Amino acid sequence: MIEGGVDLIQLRGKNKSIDELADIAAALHEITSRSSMPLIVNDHAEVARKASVEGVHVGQDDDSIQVARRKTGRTVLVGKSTHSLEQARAARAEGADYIGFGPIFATPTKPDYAPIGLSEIKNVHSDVTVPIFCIGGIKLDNLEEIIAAGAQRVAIVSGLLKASDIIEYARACKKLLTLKSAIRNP
Ligand code: 3NM
Repeated sequence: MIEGGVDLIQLRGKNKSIDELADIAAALHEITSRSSMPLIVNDHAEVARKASVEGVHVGQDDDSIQVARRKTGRTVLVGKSTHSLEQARAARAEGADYIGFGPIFATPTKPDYAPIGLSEIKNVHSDVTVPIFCIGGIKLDNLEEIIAAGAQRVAIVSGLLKASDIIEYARACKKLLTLKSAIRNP
Protein backbone atom coordinates (compact mmCIF):
# COMPACT_ATOMS: atom_id res chain seq x y z
CA MET A 1 0.00 0.00 0.00
CA ILE A 2 2.78 2.42 0.86
CA GLU A 3 4.52 1.68 -2.42
CA GLY A 4 1.24 2.24 -4.26
CA GLY A 5 0.82 5.72 -2.76
CA VAL A 6 -1.76 5.19 -0.03
CA ASP A 7 -1.73 8.32 2.17
CA LEU A 8 -2.54 6.77 5.52
CA ILE A 9 -3.22 3.37 7.00
CA GLN A 10 -5.73 2.42 9.64
CA LEU A 11 -5.04 -0.67 11.73
CA ARG A 12 -8.25 -2.59 12.36
CA GLY A 13 -8.46 -5.71 14.52
CA LYS A 14 -11.96 -6.15 15.86
CA ASN A 15 -11.12 -9.42 17.64
CA LYS A 16 -7.73 -8.42 18.99
CA SER A 17 -6.93 -7.32 22.52
CA ILE A 18 -5.42 -3.93 23.23
CA ASP A 19 -2.03 -5.55 23.94
CA GLU A 20 -2.15 -7.51 20.68
CA LEU A 21 -3.08 -4.35 18.78
CA ALA A 22 -0.25 -2.44 20.45
CA ASP A 23 2.25 -5.13 19.35
CA ILE A 24 0.99 -5.06 15.77
CA ALA A 25 0.91 -1.25 15.77
CA ALA A 26 4.51 -1.07 16.98
CA ALA A 27 5.70 -3.44 14.25
CA LEU A 28 3.66 -1.65 11.59
CA HIS A 29 4.87 1.74 12.74
CA GLU A 30 8.46 0.76 11.99
CA ILE A 31 7.39 0.44 8.37
CA THR A 32 4.97 3.36 8.07
CA SER A 33 7.30 5.81 9.81
CA ARG A 34 9.99 5.18 7.19
CA SER A 35 7.61 6.74 4.68
CA SER A 36 6.28 9.37 7.09
CA MET A 37 2.88 7.79 6.68
CA PRO A 38 0.42 8.37 9.51
CA LEU A 39 -0.74 5.17 11.23
CA ILE A 40 -4.18 5.35 12.79
CA VAL A 41 -5.45 2.68 15.17
CA ASN A 42 -9.13 1.81 15.18
CA ASP A 43 -11.47 1.79 18.20
CA HIS A 44 -9.02 1.77 21.15
CA ALA A 45 -7.38 5.02 22.20
CA GLU A 46 -5.41 3.05 24.84
CA VAL A 47 -3.23 1.59 22.07
CA ALA A 48 -1.78 5.06 21.47
CA ARG A 49 -0.37 5.00 25.00
CA LYS A 50 1.46 1.75 24.38
CA ALA A 51 2.58 2.16 20.79
CA SER A 52 3.76 5.10 18.78
CA VAL A 53 0.89 5.75 16.36
CA GLU A 54 -0.17 9.08 14.86
CA GLY A 55 -3.88 8.76 15.48
CA VAL A 56 -6.89 6.90 16.80
CA HIS A 57 -10.27 6.41 15.20
CA VAL A 58 -13.51 6.03 17.11
CA GLY A 59 -16.95 4.84 16.05
CA GLN A 60 -20.34 6.14 17.13
CA ASP A 61 -20.46 3.62 19.99
CA ASP A 62 -16.85 4.07 21.15
CA ASP A 63 -15.26 6.73 23.36
CA SER A 64 -16.12 10.37 22.68
CA ILE A 65 -13.41 12.41 20.94
CA GLN A 66 -12.61 14.11 24.23
CA VAL A 67 -12.27 10.84 26.17
CA ALA A 68 -10.19 9.32 23.36
CA ARG A 69 -7.83 12.32 23.46
CA ARG A 70 -7.49 12.01 27.21
CA LYS A 71 -6.78 8.28 27.04
CA THR A 72 -3.94 8.69 24.55
CA GLY A 73 -2.16 11.01 26.97
CA ARG A 74 -0.50 12.90 24.11
CA THR A 75 -1.31 14.82 20.94
CA VAL A 76 -2.56 12.53 18.20
CA LEU A 77 -5.14 12.80 15.44
CA VAL A 78 -8.59 11.67 16.47
CA GLY A 79 -11.09 10.75 13.76
CA LYS A 80 -14.65 9.52 13.96
CA SER A 81 -16.96 7.35 11.85
CA THR A 82 -20.19 9.04 10.84
CA HIS A 83 -23.15 7.53 9.00
CA SER A 84 -25.33 10.57 8.28
CA LEU A 85 -25.03 14.30 7.71
CA GLU A 86 -26.28 14.89 11.23
CA GLN A 87 -23.59 12.64 12.76
CA ALA A 88 -20.96 14.33 10.56
CA ARG A 89 -21.96 17.78 11.88
CA ALA A 90 -21.91 16.45 15.45
CA ALA A 91 -18.44 14.92 15.05
CA ARG A 92 -17.13 18.25 13.73
CA ALA A 93 -18.69 20.06 16.71
CA GLU A 94 -17.15 17.46 19.02
CA GLY A 95 -13.71 18.33 17.66
CA ALA A 96 -12.87 15.46 15.30
CA ASP A 97 -9.72 16.05 13.25
CA TYR A 98 -11.30 14.15 10.35
CA ILE A 99 -14.38 12.03 9.77
CA GLY A 100 -15.27 8.86 7.91
CA PHE A 101 -18.58 9.15 6.04
CA GLY A 102 -20.34 6.00 4.99
CA PRO A 103 -21.14 3.42 4.02
CA ILE A 104 -21.64 5.11 0.68
CA PHE A 105 -22.58 1.73 -0.84
CA ALA A 106 -23.65 -1.51 0.83
CA THR A 107 -20.58 -3.54 1.77
CA PRO A 108 -19.97 -6.97 3.31
CA THR A 109 -17.06 -5.42 5.24
CA LYS A 110 -19.60 -3.48 7.31
CA PRO A 111 -22.95 -5.23 7.10
CA ASP A 112 -26.01 -4.00 9.04
CA TYR A 113 -25.50 -0.38 8.00
CA ALA A 114 -27.87 1.30 5.56
CA PRO A 115 -25.94 2.78 2.64
CA ILE A 116 -26.01 6.58 2.43
CA GLY A 117 -25.75 6.78 -1.35
CA LEU A 118 -24.00 9.37 -3.48
CA SER A 119 -26.35 12.31 -3.03
CA GLU A 120 -25.21 13.29 0.50
CA ILE A 121 -21.53 13.53 -0.47
CA LYS A 122 -21.82 17.12 -1.78
CA ASN A 123 -23.90 18.18 1.22
CA VAL A 124 -21.46 16.83 3.78
CA HIS A 125 -18.54 18.54 2.04
CA SER A 126 -20.28 21.91 1.97
CA ASP A 127 -21.54 21.63 5.55
CA VAL A 128 -18.71 20.02 7.48
CA THR A 129 -15.31 21.65 7.30
CA VAL A 130 -12.99 18.83 8.35
CA PRO A 131 -11.27 16.33 6.06
CA ILE A 132 -13.89 13.76 5.02
CA PHE A 133 -13.06 10.19 4.02
CA CYS A 134 -15.88 8.56 2.07
CA ILE A 135 -15.99 4.85 2.82
CA GLY A 136 -18.00 1.74 2.13
CA GLY A 137 -18.10 -0.29 -1.07
CA ILE A 138 -15.58 1.95 -2.80
CA LYS A 139 -13.51 0.25 -5.49
CA LEU A 140 -11.37 1.35 -8.38
CA ASP A 141 -14.37 0.57 -10.61
CA ASN A 142 -16.71 3.09 -8.97
CA LEU A 143 -14.13 5.64 -7.85
CA GLU A 144 -14.81 8.10 -10.68
CA GLU A 145 -18.48 8.08 -9.77
CA ILE A 146 -17.67 8.81 -6.13
CA ILE A 147 -15.28 11.62 -7.07
CA ALA A 148 -17.86 13.09 -9.46
CA ALA A 149 -20.33 13.08 -6.56
CA GLY A 150 -17.90 15.32 -4.62
CA ALA A 151 -15.60 12.96 -2.68
CA GLN A 152 -12.06 14.24 -2.12
CA ARG A 153 -10.69 11.42 0.04
CA VAL A 154 -11.67 7.77 0.20
CA ALA A 155 -10.98 4.81 2.46
CA ILE A 156 -10.86 1.44 0.74
CA VAL A 157 -10.68 -1.92 2.54
CA SER A 158 -11.66 -4.99 0.49
CA GLY A 159 -10.88 -3.39 -2.87
CA LEU A 160 -7.25 -3.08 -1.85
CA LEU A 161 -6.94 -6.22 0.25
CA LYS A 162 -8.44 -8.44 -2.45
CA ALA A 163 -6.56 -6.86 -5.36
CA SER A 164 -4.31 -9.28 -7.21
CA ASP A 165 -1.68 -6.51 -7.31
CA ILE A 166 -2.12 -4.17 -4.34
CA ILE A 167 0.58 -1.76 -5.51
CA GLU A 168 -1.00 -1.29 -8.94
CA TYR A 169 -4.49 -1.03 -7.47
CA ALA A 170 -3.44 1.64 -4.98
CA ARG A 171 -1.54 3.49 -7.71
CA ALA A 172 -4.55 3.51 -10.02
CA CYS A 173 -6.85 4.80 -7.25
CA LYS A 174 -4.36 7.46 -6.23
CA LYS A 175 -3.93 8.57 -9.83
CA LEU A 176 -7.67 9.10 -10.26
CA LEU A 177 -7.95 11.02 -6.99
CA THR A 178 -4.94 13.22 -7.76
CA LEU A 179 -6.05 13.89 -11.32
CA LYS A 180 -9.55 14.89 -10.35
CA SER A 181 -8.45 17.05 -7.46
CA ALA A 182 -5.97 18.84 -9.73
CA ILE A 183 -8.89 19.76 -11.97
CA ARG A 184 -11.03 20.80 -9.02
CA ASN A 185 -8.30 22.98 -7.46
CA PRO A 186 -5.96 23.97 -10.28
N1 3NM B 1 -16.59 1.66 8.00
P1 3NM B 1 -14.93 -1.85 2.05
S1 3NM B 1 -17.92 1.21 5.89
C1 3NM B 1 -14.87 -0.09 8.02
O1 3NM B 1 -19.45 3.51 7.02
C2 3NM B 1 -16.01 0.58 7.42
O2 3NM B 1 -18.16 3.81 8.71
C3 3NM B 1 -17.64 2.10 7.30
O3 3NM B 1 -14.88 -1.63 3.60
C4 3NM B 1 -18.48 3.22 7.70
O4 3NM B 1 -13.98 -0.90 1.43
C5 3NM B 1 -16.61 0.20 6.23
O5 3NM B 1 -14.47 -3.28 1.91
C6 3NM B 1 -16.19 -0.92 5.37
O6 3NM B 1 -16.35 -1.67 1.61
C7 3NM B 1 -15.33 -0.49 4.22
